[in-house]
This record gives sequence, structure tokens and C-alpha cells, in this order.
Amino acid sequence: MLNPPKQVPDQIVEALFQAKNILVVCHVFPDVDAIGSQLALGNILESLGKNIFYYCNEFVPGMYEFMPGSEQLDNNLPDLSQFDAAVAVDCGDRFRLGHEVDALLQIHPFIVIDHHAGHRDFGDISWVEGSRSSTAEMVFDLALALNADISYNAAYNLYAAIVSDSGSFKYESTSAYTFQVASYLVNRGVIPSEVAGKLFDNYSANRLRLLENVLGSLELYSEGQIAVITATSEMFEASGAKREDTEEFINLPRAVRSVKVAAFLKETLDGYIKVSLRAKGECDVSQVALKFGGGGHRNASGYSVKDKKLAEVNIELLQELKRTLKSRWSAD
Ligand SMILES: [Mn+2]
Repeated sequence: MLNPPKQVPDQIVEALFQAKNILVVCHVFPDVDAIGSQLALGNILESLGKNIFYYCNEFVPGMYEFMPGSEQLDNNLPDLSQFDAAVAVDCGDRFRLGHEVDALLQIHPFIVIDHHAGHRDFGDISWVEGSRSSTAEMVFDLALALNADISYNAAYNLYAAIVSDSGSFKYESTSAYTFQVASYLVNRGVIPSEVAGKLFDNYSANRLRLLENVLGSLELYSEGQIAVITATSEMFEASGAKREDTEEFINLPRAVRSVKVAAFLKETLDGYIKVSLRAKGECDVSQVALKFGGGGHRNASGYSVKDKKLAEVNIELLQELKRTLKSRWSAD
């Protein structure tokens, strides 16, 4: 017996039943939850006879090509007048839709399904649950509410997304219901070891060489409560690794016993410093990310900075982390 924490808003079910041509979109720099939710939702709606356009702001990173249907993702903006609904999945705010945000928001009704705690409202009808493990968990509920069959491919993408966004069922957002959904998807034919192999044992040797250098950059501060690692452009060049190869790196410093907050600073190809933050327990890094114009979850957040040197970004971040650590987290 499945007991979703909350009912899917009727308005969303109604709007999707009525629409015929639907655009589905996920966020920029998509992760497994974003792509998995988008592909699964599209597949579920197709099973109900809808025409789906899978828009994505950029090319899908090669490491996600194992996700069934990923070849359908299209980064060319179609003629938007043909759509009678759009759904954005896993987007914490409108700007996460990418540079076509204004055009995309011309589609009505614009439906938003998201699980980011710091979600900033946009669109016409939104369904946001900050305590959910993943957007995929919510898309699963939507499939049930629509009385749709969940195909093997949809089940596969939903399962991969849940495993990825819950840190393999480790993060605080993992609930009994998360396991119920996972159990349903495994009963649908998904093989956990197969998905784990694709998600976690699927890396290039260049990534390992990059990791060697990135770990060499490790610095600890505040009696080992803050850990910082960095990936510079030189490190990418020397190792031959791609920018997307850094996925999961931050979890290594985060796993150190004394560490409460781990930070990862990465130089992007277009001149940004991308900062990822991970915290344990009571530490809320979404507030820190917000200060620098970013966002995210309590225990996982991030932001980007342009026109600043890595060292400068590092100093500003450290000041903020130390200050926040002192004021809020000194009790534990
Ligand atoms: Mn997510």
C-alpha cells in the first residue's frame, strides 16, 4: 500500500489531462534527478496519448546517456505556440530554466514540480515539497494520480533519479515512502545493481587522474570542520578530464569525521567559479549559497561567480562559512 505524504494538486492532474501538446523541461547543468524526472514524466504523458517535446538548455553530459530516452532531449527551442502546457521539473527558481526562461514562461499553463527547500515561486501552477528525496518521487505520485502505467523505461529513470538525489538512500530526505516508491520500481523490473553500476562504476581513467589533483588541493579550516577542495582549469587540461567528471568529488571531503561543511570550487569553461556546498546534520548551507546569489537544499547547495579569481572566491566563502559556523552551529 502506497501512502504518499501529500496529495498531488488536482489542478495539475486536470491541466495535464486537458493538454495535448506538452513541453517538459529540466534545469541547466542537469543532474540525474532532473533528467530522470523529465524523461519519466514525458514517457508517462506519452502513454496517455500526449505529444511531448523534451527541451533541455544544453547537451546532455555523456555520462547520462545510459538513461533510456536521453537521445530525445533537444536543445533547440521549438515553436512555442504549439504547446498547451509546459512542465518544469526540479527547478528551484525560474533562472534555472536557462537563457530561454522568458520565452518558455509564455507557455500556459506553466506547471512547476520541485523539491528544493529554498524554492522561489514561478509559473502558473506549482507543486513544491521541500522534504521529498527527489523530484522523481513526486513524478511517481503524479503517474499514480494520472492513473498512468509506469513503463520499464520510466521506472528505470525514476529509480536512478531517486538513488542519485538521495545519496543512495542516505540523505535526511530519505523517508519510508522513498523506499516504498523504490520497491514499486524494482517490482516493475528495475535491477538496483545494474543502475548502481551505471551511476557509480562508469567513470573514465582521466577522471581518476583529475581526482588525484583535486584531492591534493584539500585544505581544512576551523579545527577540521570546514573542508575545501578546488579544480582549476590547469587540472582539467593536465588530466584530460571533462568539467562534468567532478560529480561526487565533494562527497569525499564531506565524509571526513570532523567535517561539518565541505566546499568544492571549480573553474568552468565560460569563466565562472562554480561553488558546491555540502553539509551534515544541522548545518544549513542553503543560506550561505543564498548570500552569494545561489540556492539549494539545507545540506546541498551552490552558486556561481563571474569575473573573480578562485582565491578571492575562496576567501569570501571561508569568511561566510566561519561566521555562520560560529553563530549557528557552535552548540553541537
Ligand atoms: Mn532534485
